[in-house]
Amino acid sequence: METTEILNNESSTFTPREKWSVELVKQLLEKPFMDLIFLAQSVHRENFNPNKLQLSTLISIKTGGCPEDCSYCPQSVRFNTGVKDDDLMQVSDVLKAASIAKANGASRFCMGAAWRGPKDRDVSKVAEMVSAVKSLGLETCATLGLLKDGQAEVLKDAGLDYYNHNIDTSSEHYEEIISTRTQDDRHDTLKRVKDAGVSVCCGGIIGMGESIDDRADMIAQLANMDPYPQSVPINNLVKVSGTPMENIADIDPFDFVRTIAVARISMPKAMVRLSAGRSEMSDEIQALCFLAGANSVFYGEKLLTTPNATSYGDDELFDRLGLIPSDDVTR
Ligand code: SAM
Ligand code: DTB
Ligand code: SF4
Repeated sequence: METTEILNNESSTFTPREKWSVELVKQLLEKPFMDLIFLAQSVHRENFNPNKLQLSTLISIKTGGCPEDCSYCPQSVRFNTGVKDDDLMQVSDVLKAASIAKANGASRFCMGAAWRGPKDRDVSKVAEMVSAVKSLGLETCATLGLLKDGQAEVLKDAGLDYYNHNIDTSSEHYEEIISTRTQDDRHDTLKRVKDAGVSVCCGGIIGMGESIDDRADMIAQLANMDPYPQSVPINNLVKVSGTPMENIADIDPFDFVRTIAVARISMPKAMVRLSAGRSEMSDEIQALCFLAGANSVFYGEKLLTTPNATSYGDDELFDRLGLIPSDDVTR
C-alpha cells in the first residue's frame, strides 16, 4: 500500500506494510484524531475481537539496588526513591503469587528483576520459577535485563513464552535517558531472545520529554523488527520521586492514545499492552486506548514497585465497557 493510501485510508481494508519510515509514522501520529482512531479500530477489528482483553500480572522477583542509571526507574541504586531492596524470591513464593494471579483471571505472569543482566546461576533459578509457573497453565514472561549467549535457550527450555526487553524511546533520545547501556545492546539481547525461539515483548515509555519525531522513531524501530514483537507494552511514565524524571511535564493524554493507535496500525497482529501509568489515567482515556487498539493490560494491585490501577476499579471499568477478560482475544 502506498503512503498516501495509508494516510487517507479510513476504511477497513488496510494492508500491513513491512517497512515503516519514521516520516510515515509521524504523519500517522499527526492525523486528525478521529481519522486516526477510526483507522486504528478498523485494523484492530480485522485482527482481534474488539470486546476482549488479555490480562497479564507482574511480580518483582528481585527488587531495587540496580547498578544501571535508567532515569525513569525507581530501582536504580543511583536514585533515592525509598524502594526497599529485596533478593531473588524463593520459587515457592513466586508459585503462590502466580496461583493467585491465575485465580484472579490473569493469563500471563511476568517476572521482573532489577538487574543489568542475570548471572548464569540467576538464570537457573529463574528457569525453575518459569517451569513452576508454566505448570499452572499460565503463559510465562520474564524481564531480567541484558542476556548473554546461551541464557535465552535455558529459559526457553524451562518453558518461557515471552521475554520483555524494551527499547524505551527513540535512538536519539535514548542517550539522554540511560548512559550505562546502549540501545544497540538492547537489540543484541532481543536478537538472542528471537534466535532462542522465545516470543519478543518489546515496547517503550511515553512522557519522558521526547518529541513527536522521537515517538515516531520508536514506533518505526518496533514495527521494522523482523518479525515485529508479538507483544508491545506502551508505558506512560510513572513519575517517581527521587528519579531525575520526577518533575517532568505531563503529556497531553490524547498524544498517549495516538501512540497506542499508531502501534496498532503498524503492528496489526501484536498484543498492544496499555502498561504502566493506568492508575494516573482517567477511565475515559483508558477507554480511548482500548478503542485505539490496546488489547492487554497489567492487572493486579502493583506493577513492579509502584501501584497499578486497582483490580476492583478495573473490574468495574471492564464491566462498564463490556470488555471481557480472555486468554484468546482473537475470536
Ligand atoms: N531490569 C530489567 C531491564 O531494565 O531490562 C527489567 C525490568 S525494567 C523495570 C522493565 C521496563 O519497565 C523498563 O525497560 C521500562 O520500560 C519500564 N519502566 C521502568 N520504570 C518505569 C516507570 N517509572 N514508568 C514507566 N515504565 C517504567
Ligand atoms: C513494561 O514495559 N512495563 C512493566 C513491565 N514491562 C516489566 C514495568 C513497569 C514498571 C513501572 C515502575 C515500577 O512499578 O517500578
Ligand atoms: Fe535497572 Fe531495569 Fe530499572 Fe534500568 S529499568 S535501572 S536496568 S531495573
